[in-house]
Amino acid sequence: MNNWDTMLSPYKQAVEELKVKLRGIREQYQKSSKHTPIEFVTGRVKPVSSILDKAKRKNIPLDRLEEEMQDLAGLRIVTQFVEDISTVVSLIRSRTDFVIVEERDYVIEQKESGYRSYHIVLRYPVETISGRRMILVELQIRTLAMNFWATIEHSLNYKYRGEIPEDIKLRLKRAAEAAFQLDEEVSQIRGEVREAQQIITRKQEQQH
Ligand code: 0O2
Ligand code: 0O2
Repeated sequence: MNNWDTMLSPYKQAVEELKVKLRGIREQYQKSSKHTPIEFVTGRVKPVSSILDKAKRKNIPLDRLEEEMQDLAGLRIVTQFVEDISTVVSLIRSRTDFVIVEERDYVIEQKESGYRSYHIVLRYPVETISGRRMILVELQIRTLAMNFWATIEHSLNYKYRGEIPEDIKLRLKRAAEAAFQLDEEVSQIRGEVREAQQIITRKQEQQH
């Protein structure tokens, strides 16, 4: 393939459009003074060097890339709490501007590495000068703690060229467990604070 820019151009457009749409959800929550389930949104088109590496690793012929590599366009939605993930998933499922192709729940079923995240693969319509194209886009939905772990593990993987020594792998798994505990603890704290607030509100109502 000699013209990557042309091939990736609809993917770039999809990433830009979806960043605007997903950040729009965040803004609507902020304006409504409700807790926003979206802390931040990032997006990227996979760099050509990573596309070539992954194609080699997964035996994907270059003329099958657009059908077989689901994350040429990738968006990441980061939440504060684990329970926000299901809110975001419901919001995504209720939309009519794209079609869901597949969902992978690595929050309930974490990967062997310790990786946790909720993945949704979409078919997103991009209007091009030669008509509408339905391209694949991958959404990753995860908490700040899951994102912290995945970002560091990802850069270590890069450093070790995918061959992280066994002792480091084990320590990373323990770190993933610590991130999981952190998610549990902050959700519990949040629950208790909410309960306390409800009790105070009820008492105030009874006094009036
Ligand atoms: P690294 O080492 O590659 O992670 P904006 O101006 O806000 O619209 P901005 O600030 O340039 O855009 O950020 P953008 O483009 O939204 O996000 C870029 C960073 O998010 C990149 O990190 C991407 O790697 C990362 N990212 C976002 N979504 C995904 C995704 O779905 N998959 C993967 N693998 N990465 C994602 P950096 O800074 O290039 O560093
Ligand atoms: P990038 O852009 O470098 O992040 P596979 O690619 O074979 O692992 P598959 O079936 O294509 O898996 O899709 P999967 O596993 O649902 O999602 C792949 C993406 O999820 C990866 O993209 C990562 O962004 C993220 N991911 C999956 N497992 C891990 C993990 O153990 N650690 C971290 N840090 N991220 C993970 P790529 O291809 O690595 O691309």
